[in-house]
Parts: sequence; structure tokens; C-alpha cells
Amino acid sequence: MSRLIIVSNRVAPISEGGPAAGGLAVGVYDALKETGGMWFGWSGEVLSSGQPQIQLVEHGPVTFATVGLARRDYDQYYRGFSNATLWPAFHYRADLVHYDRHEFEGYRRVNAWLAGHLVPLLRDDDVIWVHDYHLIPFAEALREAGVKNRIGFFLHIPFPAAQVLLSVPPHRDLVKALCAFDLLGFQTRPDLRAFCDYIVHEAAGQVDDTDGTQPASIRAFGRSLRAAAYPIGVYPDEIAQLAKAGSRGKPVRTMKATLHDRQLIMSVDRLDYSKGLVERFRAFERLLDRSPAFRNRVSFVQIAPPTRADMHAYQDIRLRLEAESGRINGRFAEFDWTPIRYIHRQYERQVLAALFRQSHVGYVTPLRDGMNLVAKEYVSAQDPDDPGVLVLSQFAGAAQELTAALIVNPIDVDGMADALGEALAMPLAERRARYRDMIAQLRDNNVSIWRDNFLRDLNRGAADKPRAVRARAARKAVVA
Ligand code: GDG
Repeated sequence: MSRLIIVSNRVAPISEGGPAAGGLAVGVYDALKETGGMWFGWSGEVLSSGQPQIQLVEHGPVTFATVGLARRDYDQYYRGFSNATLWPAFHYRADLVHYDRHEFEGYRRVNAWLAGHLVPLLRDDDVIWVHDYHLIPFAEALREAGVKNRIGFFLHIPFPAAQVLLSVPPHRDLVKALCAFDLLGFQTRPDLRAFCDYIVHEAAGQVDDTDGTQPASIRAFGRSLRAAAYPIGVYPDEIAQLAKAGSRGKPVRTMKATLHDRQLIMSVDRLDYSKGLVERFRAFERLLDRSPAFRNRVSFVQIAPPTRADMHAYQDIRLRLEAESGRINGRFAEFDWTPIRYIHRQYERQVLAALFRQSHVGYVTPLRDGMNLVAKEYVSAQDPDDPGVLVLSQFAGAAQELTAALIVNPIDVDGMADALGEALAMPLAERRARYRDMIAQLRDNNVSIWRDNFLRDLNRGAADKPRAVRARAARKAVVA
């Protein structure tokens, strides 16, 4: 069996039993353990002096290969082009896009430099799976170094509509670089459609017809590749176990004691402007404003651990949230009730799962999100006999699958307040029916299935000759 090589910006922190984090890290690590292989990427260290050295750590059949970044590389590749240009643009925030040509050069330079560290570690039949927007030029860099292996790419964030992508000056270089992979994976069909639309209308490329059961075949920039949607999942039964076990723990007992009989609305997000936190706080305020019966009857807990805290846009969203929660609490709080508990800190997975299980509403309203695993984790953690209700943004990738959630537009404050009111009052029979629909969906597409589908298509490409691409220059691509 071929070895699997995972390449991602950050390599999941390694503990005795493997990576400590959940979801993606666990799913990918399982695959690595089965086939044997390597996880390669940035260690998370920023070096102020000296030459970064590659570190190899073996865990059974898996090698973790990590390397630090020099300060300038961190600034240009990570803080700069990845997170100040691509992240906002791909989340449809053209207003926040910052562009500096030197940072783009740094982004390409670091991709080539990382690829250069991987090349000597590769064997001829290794299969390489690259993850996310930090590493778009990675396959191109490997190809330039003479690597002929199968290389796949999965984009965890949305792929924007062509008109939005055009706001990134080197958009053509980026899409050309994506075409150096053999297989591209997107979270949803709309993301795939946006990519194919760019190929046909902006790159004069060709996309074959597909009914969605097979990857689309694409020809552009003199290259042939395939692309499909592979919605990432979770392990719902494991999360349910974790939630049950955590329910007996101290944090949950404390929370229950302070809630008394009030209903609980829960949100958990990295503190990011794409997650729609300000609009969400305002919708909760609108609910209290319009429906006094909910005052002192409902508490909203927002856990928002810090992320990219050395970037201006993130400092800004933090200040705005602190101001909003302070203002709303000042307006409605009583001696024995704080309406919004906003907690800027990280908690253990088990605590989060247990809190999801205790809550009446999971409130997940990003302005844009590739998938949003929190939505899937919330549903997974519920008690099947007495489940809570998921209120979910139509712009989270998860809304394509979790259609039994209450789907909202995250900028429609009144619409979200309506949905919160409906969720808090929803009869048990309807809650159960919606839960059954969603949990079945999550079991049908768990994270192993996601990973296996992607790797099957990547490996299948090795056996087949790429299907002949039929020219359809005059026709719009039909991909969804
Ligand atoms: C990117 C895409 C896509 C959060 N707070 C804590 C904590 N978390 C965990 C959640 C969840 C994960 O972090 C966040 O995943 P999301 O999917 O919600 O969002 P991003 O971080 O933006 O992830 C996204 C994802 O990649 C996967 O493809 O779905 O669209 O943006 O698992 O539970 N975990 C712990 N403590 C916390 O305080 N332990």
C-alpha cells in the first residue's frame, strides 16, 4: 500500500496517543496509522534567529515532520498573504482584503521552501494530500522540483464567486497553481461551482458535465485535473459519548447551578470576523427587546477562544464584541441574571460537548464558513430523547446537509430573533424529528467517509488514465 503524506500549515499537536485535537486531526491521523506515512508542516514556532531545522518524530507507523518559520516568513506567508489577503477574500470580505506584492512573493517563497524540505523525504509511490489555503502553490512547487506523485488538495474554507476572487490581484496565479494538483476537494457543491465558473469564464478552460457522482474533469492552463465536493464530517457517536461523560463533570454542574431553570443558548467559535458574532449578539438583544417574557428566562453563553490575536482585524473584532456584550448586558441584566456570558477562552473538548448537550439552542450563525464543525458537533452531542435545536446560518457549508436546522440569514437580525424564539418554544416531537434527520445525515457522512472518498478518488486517478475531456468551450459548465 502507498504511504500517505499529509501536508498542512500546522501539524496537529502530538501527544502520546497521537494528535490531541479532534475532528479533522483525528480523521486524518486514523488514515495515516492505517497506511503508514507522514504529517508534514509548520511546527508553530517563529524563530527570531538561526536557520529553521526539520524535526522528525516517530509515532508507530507515522512520522511527524515539522519545521519552524523565520520571522519574515511568518509575517509574509502566514499573517500577510494567507490571513490578511486570502482569508478575508475567500470569506467574501473584499472590504478587509489587504494586499502587498512582497507578501505574495513571500507566500510563494515559503511554499517552495517547505516543498524543498519535503522532497528528500518522499518515495516514488507516496500519495500526497495537501490541506488548505496556506498551501495553494505547494503542488506547483513540488512539480517544479520534479515530483511525479499523485497530489490532492482540500480547501477547508469557501471558494469565492469569481467576481470576489478577482479582487485578489494574483487570482490567476492562484487558480493556475491549483491546477497543478491531480484532485481538488471543496467543502460544498456551491464552492465547486464557483471554482468551475472561474475556470470556464475567467481562465478559458473546460469542465466536463457531471451529475455530481463523479469528480468533474477540468482542463485549464495546459493541465488536466479533477474536482469534487467532499463535505467534511465529524464522529457523531464519539462526540455523543464525550458529551454524556462530560455531563457529570464540575464545569457543567457549575453552569447548571448558575442557570437555575433558565434556558441556555450556546455558541462556540474562534474569535473571527467571519463568524458573525456581532450580528448574533444583536439578534439576541432583539429577542429580549421584543419579547419581555424571555428576560431572566434565557442565558446566552458565547465561548470565543482567541485566534490570530496579533492581527489588527482580530483585535478590532474583539473590541467590538466586548463593547456589544457590555452594552447589551448593561441594558438588560438584573441582580441575579447576566443575559450574555461572553468567555474569551479555550475549553476542553469534553466540556464543550457536555455544554452543547445541556443547552436548548445551538446558535451557529457565521457570515461565511467553509463547513462549520461546531454545528455538526452540537447536533452530535444532543440527548436523542430531549434534543436541543440548531439555529444555523445559510452561509455555513453545513447548511447544505443539515437542512432540518432552523436556517437563518446571519445579517437579518429580526429573522434570527424569530428563529431563536421559535427554537426556545419548539415542542419535543418537532425537536426529535429534526434531530433524527440531522444525526442520520451526520452518521452517513462521518469524517472517515469524507477522508475515504477523497483518497479513493485521488488513488483512482493513479489507476485510470484521466478521462478525455470533451471540449465545451461555448457551453457553461454544469457541475451541480
Ligand atoms: C476551518 C473552516 C471548516 C472551538 N473552540 C474550542 C474548540 N473549538 C473547536 C470546535 C471545532 C473547531 O475548533 C472549529 O472548527 P470550525 O469548523 O467550526 O471552524 P474553523 O476553525 O474556522 O475551521 C471551517 C473547518 O476548517 C474544517 O474543515 O469547517 O469552515 O473555517 O472542532 O469544537 N475546541 C476546544 N476548545 C475550544 O475552546 N477544545
